[in-house]
Amino acid sequence: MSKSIQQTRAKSSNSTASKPGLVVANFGAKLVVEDCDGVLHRCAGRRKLGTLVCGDRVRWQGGDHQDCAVVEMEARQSELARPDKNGRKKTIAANIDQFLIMASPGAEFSTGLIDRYLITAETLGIQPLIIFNKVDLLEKDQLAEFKQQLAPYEKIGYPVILTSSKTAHGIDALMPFLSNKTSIIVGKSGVGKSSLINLILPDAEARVGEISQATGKGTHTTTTARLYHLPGNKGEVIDSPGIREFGLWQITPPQVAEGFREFRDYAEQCRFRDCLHRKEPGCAVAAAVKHGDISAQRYASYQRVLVSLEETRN
Ligand SMILES: Nc1nc2c(ncn2[C@@H]2O[C@H](COP(=O)(O)OP(=O)(O)O)[C@@H](O)[C@H]2O)c(=O)[nH]1
Ligand SMILES: [Mg+2]
Ligand SMILES: [Zn+2]
Repeated sequence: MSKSIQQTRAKSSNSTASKPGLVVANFGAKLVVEDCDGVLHRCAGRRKLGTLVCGDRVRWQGGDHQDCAVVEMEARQSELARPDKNGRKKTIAANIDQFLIMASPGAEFSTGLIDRYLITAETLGIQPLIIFNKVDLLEKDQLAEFKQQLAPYEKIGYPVILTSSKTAHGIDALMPFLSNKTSIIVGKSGVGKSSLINLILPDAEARVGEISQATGKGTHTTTTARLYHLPGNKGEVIDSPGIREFGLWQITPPQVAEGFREFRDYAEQCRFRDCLHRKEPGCAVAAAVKHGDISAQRYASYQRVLVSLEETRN
């Protein structure tokens, strides 16, 4: 790859005219913006534009003898945000159309976390895909056990792909899902997000170097979201920083219920219009759980999310 960071050069051009670009990383006040030719530029934001994030389509200007600055942001089609430790909104990425929810075996495995990501995806109207990585570590019977825990998701229409970033198992099945979309890969730290990106994007390592160079930071660790292109410009993948606790941002109990897509058809049959499917009489969702039509695992998870919302509110 001959793409390199644009140096500020003495060259005549209309540096004041704004040009289209794509934010591929953000390090606090500094942004890395990619131009139409794939060249990265270190840009400053403008306070009035607010925080710009990975996936933002912008117009920027500068270059020759001038610092680059983003001057405009296109309206976002979607926005992924979470609360920071003070409960304020922290936007992670924009204009995403697919959520790659990654989990892997081990003590950290939790279907509850998958459910939280799914609620977010449903609330934002973003298509989710579940990736269960590190299958190379599992014996046959262990794998069967995990498959059983993941089966309810396939039953309600979420694709589940078993992968290994080590052996490349499942990559052929995964690739068609990524084409022509902007996907963000989410999951606990250590599940293998960066390893997967390195496997499917041969240039990823080089690009991390380029981005670090563009920001003047020599770090190779994932401290901020970064956007990568699939070969042949057939889609983008954003690697997200390890989100330790995926707090649901400003979500209401009815939205949580909406986030469980298999509840919807039954919810229409509940006696009360505003039924939250807890202990209300005539609840069709609870009845469907009893009859085995809705997974008890998912229903229990739903109840836990409602409780956790109450706890954070009090
Ligand atoms: N055995 C095995 N190890 C993996 C696999 N994917 C990632 N790892 C290892 O898991 C650790 C964390 O991976 P990393 O990609 O940094 O995870 P991230 O925090 O989600 O980006 C590293 O030591 C990887 O080598 C896999 O499919 N199989
Ligand atoms: Mg990583
Ligand atoms: Zn109900």
